[in-house]
Amino acid sequence: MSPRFDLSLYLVTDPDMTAQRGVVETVAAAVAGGVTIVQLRDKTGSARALAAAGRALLAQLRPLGIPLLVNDRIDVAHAIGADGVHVGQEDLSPAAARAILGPRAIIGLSITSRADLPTLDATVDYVGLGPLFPTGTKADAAPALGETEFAALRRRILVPVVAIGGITVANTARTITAGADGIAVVSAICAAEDPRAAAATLRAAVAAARRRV
Ligand code: TZP
Ligand code: MG
Repeated sequence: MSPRFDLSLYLVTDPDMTAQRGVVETVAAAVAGGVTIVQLRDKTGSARALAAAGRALLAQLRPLGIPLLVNDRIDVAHAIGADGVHVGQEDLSPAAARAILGPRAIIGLSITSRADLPTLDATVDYVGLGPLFPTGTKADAAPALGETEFAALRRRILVPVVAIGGITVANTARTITAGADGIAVVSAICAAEDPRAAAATLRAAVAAARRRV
């Protein structure tokens, strides 16, 4: 059986960075470039606007077999029939997400430090571990883990891990070497002049790094 999802190149959307081009167009370009999974993230918009954006993205992504996850909002994920949800340490628990969304949903959990490890339970399908490097994208981000701590934490996590925070084409190889199964990016794609080309370059960097580890 093929895996339900591929973390190789995980796009997290940002409403400000995609405002000019539009989130649907940005995601279309990114997917054409090689993004393998998409998370719709908007901390400020209304639930209704998030649902509308999510429906538009689902219409685009489902025929391609690319999963769409919703950040934080389990209710919105459920309402639009998204493929899953990504929750952080202050959201409802992964178990609550599983109870609401059912056994087929993809449930991701953010881990930012050792202290978060006990929140990892059997309902979690993958972990977003970071920030790995400093990032200007998330104002309230936890301190960057750095590669040594990232690698140590990664070894204690038994599900697939996608690294997040400050990842660019320049540090993708180091990220995969530190144990990440894939890379999650916001600005490297959403703020790129050419999101398709940016995604293609990142995807190639992941593939090249995997050949070396
Ligand atoms: N969670 C941890 S760091 C981060 C999120 C959402 C932002 C990552 O953004 P960028 O632009 O890829 O550094
Ligand atoms: Mg959250």
